[in-house]
Amino acid sequence: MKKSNQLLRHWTKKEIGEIHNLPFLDLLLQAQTVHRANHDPNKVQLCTLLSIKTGGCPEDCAYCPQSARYKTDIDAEAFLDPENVLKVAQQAHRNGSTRFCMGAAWRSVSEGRQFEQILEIVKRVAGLGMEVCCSLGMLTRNQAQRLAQAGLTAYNHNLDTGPEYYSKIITTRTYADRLRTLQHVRSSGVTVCCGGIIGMGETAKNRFSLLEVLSHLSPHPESVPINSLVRVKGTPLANRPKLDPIDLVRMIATTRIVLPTSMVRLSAGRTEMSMETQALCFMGGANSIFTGEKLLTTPNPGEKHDQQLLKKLGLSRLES
Ligand code: SAM
Ligand code: DTB
Ligand code: SF4
Repeated sequence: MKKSNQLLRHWTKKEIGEIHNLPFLDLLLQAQTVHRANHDPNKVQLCTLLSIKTGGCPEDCAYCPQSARYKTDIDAEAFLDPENVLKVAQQAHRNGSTRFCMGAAWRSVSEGRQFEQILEIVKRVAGLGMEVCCSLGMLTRNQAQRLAQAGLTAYNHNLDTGPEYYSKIITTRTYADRLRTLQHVRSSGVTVCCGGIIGMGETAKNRFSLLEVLSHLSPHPESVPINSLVRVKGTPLANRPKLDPIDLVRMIATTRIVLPTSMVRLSAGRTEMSMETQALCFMGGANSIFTGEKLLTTPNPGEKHDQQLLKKLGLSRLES
């Protein structure tokens, strides 16, 4: 079903803005048409997230409950034991997830025992027949290659927002640093998972810039998480106003049109979304969600809710 993404377009910010600002119903129709041409329209991929190293992160990402710089309710936890990680992956597989994503609150991956253990975990999760994704911070070229050899499917490294707004959110690493890691991932043969967060006080234009940069990655990222800010007490963004659901749907639909073959993942923030909002996101071309009670550290709707959601909408799980 999925088409090759070799000939995909590099869009300008202006073109992206024109799509985004179409009358809402025209936008949804266009997004749904693009979606149907490239994906099975009634299938949604279920992914499970696990935090393998929580909290105590030296970075200053203003949205993040795991930064050591903010006083949040998250306590730093030790690196998870590989046997326990495997158990969680097996359970996720039994619950219908076809992708298992592991996150670590690190600035970058350091060499040593923990990296060796990650390679081992990647091998074993891939052995279950699941797609395996990691989000561990910055990577060197050599680390990306070793993850590729271990069987990693995808590496998640978000640009988070447009380049103009980025320094309002993170000062401890640059946009160029992020792009460098993405290059290392791409050249290793591991697929790229890269998206952002909306609702952080950025303008619509900042969102168009993010999509412009994503569309200039060549080929396009295979996976694009669109996170809605989870406003966590103690972080600098805790008091941001709630994101307007229509703005979220516009962002999802624009992402679908600009990046037609990518998986568009309706990621963080679903506990604050009605089923109707999520339905509109699927209509706009989102075709993946994270399931389970927890994202990395914050709550997520859970299996029961998601089963009901899919049932109501007549959607089924994407099998691997
Ligand atoms: N430390 C690694 C890094 O930053 O690359 C990996 C884990 S980090 C938690 C992965 C992504 O989660 C971030 O890039 C950000 O996009 C997303 N994220 C973190 N906190 C969030 C929040 N409060 N709301 C929405 N998305 C969030
Ligand atoms: C992504 O873009 N979203 C996921 C995944 N990549 C690693 C993480 C969302 C984290 C939300 C905040 C938390 O639970 O700590
Ligand atoms: Fe650390 Fe990642 Fe959170 Fe930034 S987003 S503070 S790098 S865990």
